[in-house]
Amino acid sequence: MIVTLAGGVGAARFLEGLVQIVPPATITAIVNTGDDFQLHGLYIAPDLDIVTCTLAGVIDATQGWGIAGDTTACLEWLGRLGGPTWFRLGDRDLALHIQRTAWLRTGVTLSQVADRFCRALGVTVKIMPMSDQTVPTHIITTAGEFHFEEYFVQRQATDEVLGVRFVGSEQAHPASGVLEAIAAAEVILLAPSNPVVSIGPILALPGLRTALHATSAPIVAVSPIVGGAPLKGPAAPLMRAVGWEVSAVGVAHAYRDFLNVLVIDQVDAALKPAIEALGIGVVVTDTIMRSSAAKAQLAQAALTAARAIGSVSASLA
Ligand code: FO1
Repeated sequence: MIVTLAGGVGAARFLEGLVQIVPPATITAIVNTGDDFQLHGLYIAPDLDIVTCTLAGVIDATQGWGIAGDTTACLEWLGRLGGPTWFRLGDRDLALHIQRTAWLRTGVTLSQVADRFCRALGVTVKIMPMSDQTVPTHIITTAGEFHFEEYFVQRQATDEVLGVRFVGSEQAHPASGVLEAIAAAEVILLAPSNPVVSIGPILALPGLRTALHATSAPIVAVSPIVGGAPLKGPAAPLMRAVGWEVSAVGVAHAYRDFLNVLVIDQVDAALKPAIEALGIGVVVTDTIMRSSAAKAQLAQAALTAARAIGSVSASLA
């Protein structure tokens, strides 16, 4: 079993590479739910939907989120009636949130909803929410505290960030099966997701880091920071706000208590010694996923690095 810690768009694209090189049914994706929030009286789960719909082949590949070819008739009418339209939910996208909300109201868990959506959409990768409790990510700014999606989408990430808060994380616990998947994993891969608000909420769950320290599986991460910046999204101001250098070295520091290898982009090759000085191995490759082949190549580089460690530790055993 290959376990991947995943956020949204970058992680979904990485998983599109991974499913090309290993059987999808051997992959478990533990997905961030810190972006989840209520809107239109619906439970919106952006990262779960991005990963599920990408692997189902129905994602809007240009945006990285939403359903390909979707329409916005409902959103237009919601606006006409005085509802919020800042979060661009298409008509088909809304069906996911309507059905999820209906099931959650009957006591079905987020994990069970994820399973049902995967079966309905033909996704054989095991997609697990990091927790079945709500653990919303809040961004603390000079203008006040906002849910991540309000900060990032509604307010266009224009506020000065002072800090980040995973609300209720201390009282939450990983979804059933998450810690077991980490303990039983052959390999653990951290996808190129925002280290603060995509991977961070997963790591903050009680028992999660302990499980990463205890597992015998090699742990490899792909840096989402290339040339001192993320490819997209608000990782830079968020990393600065939590005191991490906005670089592959900053990512290595963030994961150094459990990470074996960091995969970095060729433009960051000069950072290899600084990362190795942290006791973390480095693989330098092309990490920009411009094509399907590039996604597979990146996934292969991460998997090869993990298995190289795995075989070494097996031979040392
Ligand atoms: N991101 C935006 O920047 N603008 C949007 O209007 C938007 C709508 C949206 C709808 C469904 C969905 O699953 C994701 C959506 N996203 C949108 C992406 C989302 O804000 C973030 O990219 C993820 O939460 C971060 O991984």
